[in-house]
Amino acid sequence: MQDQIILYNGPNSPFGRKTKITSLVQEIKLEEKIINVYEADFLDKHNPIRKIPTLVVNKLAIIDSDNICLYLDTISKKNTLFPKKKYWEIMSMTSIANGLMESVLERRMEMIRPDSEKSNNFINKQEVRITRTISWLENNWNNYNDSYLTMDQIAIACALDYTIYRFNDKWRTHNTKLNKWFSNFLEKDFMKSTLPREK
Ligand SMILES: N[C@@H](CCC(=O)N[C@@H](CS)C(=O)NCC(=O)O)C(=O)O
Repeated sequence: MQDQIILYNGPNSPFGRKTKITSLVQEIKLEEKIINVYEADFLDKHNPIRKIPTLVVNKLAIIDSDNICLYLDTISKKNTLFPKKKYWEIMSMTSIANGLMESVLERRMEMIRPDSEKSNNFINKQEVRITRTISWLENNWNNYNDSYLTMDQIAIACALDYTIYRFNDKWRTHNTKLNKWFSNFLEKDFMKSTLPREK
């Protein structure tokens, strides 16, 4: 019997976007359910952290976007997004992209708090981290290989696009190599079909 795979996702989660793109690229059929994670009590029985993305395979819950992407990659017959030769580089760069997503998300959550609860210090710390991380990627990451798709490329593109969506696109003028690669990467079908949307 075929596995039933359900991806609980949000309308604009960059972590969720990574997993959805992985399912598209690796041609894994799954049912995507777009939920409002802040009202998703039912998710607790699968994932007590109550975060999206969460993948449920029959009765097995796979938690955290990196584990989900690895799982989808493992059950696919397509070329791996995690080639052994560059495995640790890919994992570390993906973690840096995850950190960028996290900072943009944390900043956004702080911005929408009532003024009396908002910390400008915290917002500033996230903005400094966002700028520093993108400029680090400009200077240190150069996996612009268009002939072999890897997970770090997907994660970095999702993180940069989320930065534009929730913060701004100023990074594009100062980080020219990254921006050139990113502009081309955005043209891929899997990027176009997974654009963040409002709830
Ligand atoms: N490390 C997790 C992070 C996922 C995450 O932060 N998801 C956010 C949405 S983008 C979430 O579910 N937040 C709900 C909450 O914080 O209550 C992953 O990579 O999957």
